[in-house]
Amino acid sequence: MNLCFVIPVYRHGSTVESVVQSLLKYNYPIIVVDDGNDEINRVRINEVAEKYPDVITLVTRAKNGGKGKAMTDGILKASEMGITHVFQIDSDGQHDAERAGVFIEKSKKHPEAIICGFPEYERSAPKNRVNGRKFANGWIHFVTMSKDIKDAMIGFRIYPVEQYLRVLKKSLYIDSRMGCDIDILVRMHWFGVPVISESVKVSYPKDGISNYRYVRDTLRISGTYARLCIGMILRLPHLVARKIKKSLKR
Ligand SMILES: Nc1nc2c(ncn2[C@@H]2O[C@H](COP(=O)(O)OP(=O)(O)OP(=O)(O)O)[C@@H](O)[C@H]2O)c(=O)[nH]1
Ligand SMILES: [Mg+2]
Repeated sequence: MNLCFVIPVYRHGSTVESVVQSLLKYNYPIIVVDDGNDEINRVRINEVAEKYPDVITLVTRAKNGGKGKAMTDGILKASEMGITHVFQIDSDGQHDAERAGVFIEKSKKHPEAIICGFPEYERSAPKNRVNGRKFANGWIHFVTMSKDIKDAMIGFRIYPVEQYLRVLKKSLYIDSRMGCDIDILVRMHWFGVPVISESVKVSYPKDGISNYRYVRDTLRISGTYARLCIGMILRLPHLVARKIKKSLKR
């Protein structure tokens, strides 16, 4: 297994260095994707990349394209570098990087699978986000006809690169913004990629910057769910047959 981290960055130039530092001990390359940031953030990101030239590969997008586009560019770069598994992590430092080791070990044991985080929130987490998530994950169980995915929204997960790119190629449309993590995960699950869930602590620092805009992004995510519901209906015979096969095996 040949692994690297991919960190998409938008407006988080001030926290990316501490995220990079928390990952150094794992000794894997790190791809940082500058997703069309403004001057201040860009300068910060470049400084970090120059500080760790042996570890960081910087991918720069001229225009902001959204987290989904940033991740795809990062994964394409990883594929060029001969990487087989990509560990996605947010640049705002919300995810507990100490858990990365457990995820990597799981991925080594199950290289065919996605190792996907599910959040253990600290008390300061906004209630509307936590409750919204419970509702959203109920929908995920519905569209995948399984409870394999414990959380579809978290950006802390390991993807097998080949399967990611294959599903990307086969899909007519994948959300490039806040629905991207949900969209690709469900589609990979439909495609037959196993999903293993592992917990990870998620914090909400008081001065943290969030790109999440409640109305705009909730509407966007609702659109993603609507498309996934249609996709599920179209795949119903396949999903039902798979479910029956699985229950017969037990
Ligand atoms: N939202 C957003 N994030 C981007 C974009 N491009 C890259 N990112 C990165 O994607 C990650 C997630 O963005 P956040 O703004 O933290 O969104 P979130 O974690 O879903 O929302 P919070 O729970 O409120 O923090 C961060 O590493 C961002 O820097 C973009 O265009 N929009
Ligand atoms: Mg965040």
